[in-house]
Amino acid sequence: MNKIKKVKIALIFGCTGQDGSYLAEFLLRKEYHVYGVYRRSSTNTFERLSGIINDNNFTLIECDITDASGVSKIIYDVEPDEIYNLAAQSHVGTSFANPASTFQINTIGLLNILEAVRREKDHYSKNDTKVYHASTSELFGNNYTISKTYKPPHIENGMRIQLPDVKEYTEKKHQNESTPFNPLSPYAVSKVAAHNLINMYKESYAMFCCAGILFNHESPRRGENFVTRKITKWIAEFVKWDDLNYFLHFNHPHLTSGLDHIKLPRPPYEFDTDNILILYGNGCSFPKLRLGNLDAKRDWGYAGDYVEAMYLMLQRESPTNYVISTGETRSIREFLDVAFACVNIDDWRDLVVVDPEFYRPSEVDYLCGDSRKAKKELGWSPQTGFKELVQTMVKSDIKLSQENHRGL
Ligand code: NAP
Ligand code: F7E
Repeated sequence: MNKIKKVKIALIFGCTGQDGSYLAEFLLRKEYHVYGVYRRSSTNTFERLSGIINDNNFTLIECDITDASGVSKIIYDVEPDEIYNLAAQSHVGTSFANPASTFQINTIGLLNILEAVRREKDHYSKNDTKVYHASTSELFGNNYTISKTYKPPHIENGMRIQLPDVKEYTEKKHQNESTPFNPLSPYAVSKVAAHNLINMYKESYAMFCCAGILFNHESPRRGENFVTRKITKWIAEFVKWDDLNYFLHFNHPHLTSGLDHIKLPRPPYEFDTDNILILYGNGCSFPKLRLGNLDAKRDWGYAGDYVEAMYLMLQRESPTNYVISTGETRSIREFLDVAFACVNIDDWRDLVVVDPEFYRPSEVDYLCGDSRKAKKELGWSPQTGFKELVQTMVKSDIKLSQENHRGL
């Protein structure tokens, strides 16, 4: 007898965002029916969903997560097996300017979901809805844990060189599931409160809810005001401008493909007196890339890898929180090195201006995650290296800017 396979239902809050779009694609490949929640906007916010928007197993529903009755109705109507709460005001810098709305969306929004699920469980004995919530490495602020890895004793020609009672070790500063929280922005405070709600609902009401403590993750779909995408987008626009000038004013026979532009022999750039414009020597100018703190260090992974970890957390028998990260950390300067190298620029210092406008009232200086627990218990590990991630983002932005240029 053929058994009818029940189609699993996932409900994603924040499906129009970077992670929401990758997660929706991932779950559709796993044969879920995916309901994606979006909020009304006067402009089109479905760009990241272009690959799945016409999929029969994908349904869009309008709702603002701060509207408790709307959230409750959706959960009642859809009867999801799994809820993924990715909706957020996710920009740390913006949260200083808009602390109250950040709190409403990031904390009260989650509360609306948890309360709706709890009521379903109490009133209709529906107790199988699992909830994933997007926590963040920003919870840690500037806290870290030092882990010691003992070096094995050195054996040479059968002789043990190291004294038995003197253990040599290397130290690594990182954040794991036991590192205390120390939120340093309205965003981080709102996320700590949400994280505590997840733990509280799990303990108090025996609900299946858990949080992934994800470190920074990027992609060509990253919002344009996060530092990685801001850099890669600027590079793409600069390359387009630079090539066009070379073509128009120095009689180069054809436009280059972007990635090979600087290989051409060209006159050196000049700069204006305020040193904020790059000049081409013929009156044409381009604004420099304006950034804030270049010394902060982040553990950057690829968003496409990280959504799998969200799914895996909801497939476990019991709800548990996990750190998701690459275990490597790099400064903004190192990101700039790799990104500019993609277009053959070895020294970017003349092209970038440090602008205090982008400093934050308090800064998280160092993030480096330890996701060994996720590797052991979920079988999850990142697949995409730092250099590959940066190159993918630069290439994607160059392709986009070239298409725009041709009016495609
Ligand atoms: P994102 O691109 O900014 O996406 C956020 C999503 O939330 C968007 O779909 C946005 O809709 C939606 N949203 C915002 N306010 C809403 C509201 N009031 N009602 C309904 N939806 C609302 O963020 P992301 O990078 O994908 O991150 C996903 C989640 O992970 C967020 O919770 C973020 O805080 C967290 N996180 C991200 C990272 C990271 O490095 N990316 C790391 C750790 C944690 P619109 O499209 O209309 O704006
Ligand atoms: O900043 C510095 C900035 O805005 C990274 C969010 O997804 O990850 C993200 O938060 C660093 C900071 O990401 C500029 O000061 C310098 O030190 O790209 P970001 P973020 O603040 O780390 C965490 C894990 C999340 O949860 C968040 O949702 O770069 N920086 N110059 C700059 N940052 C920006 N945005 N713009 C600059 O011009």
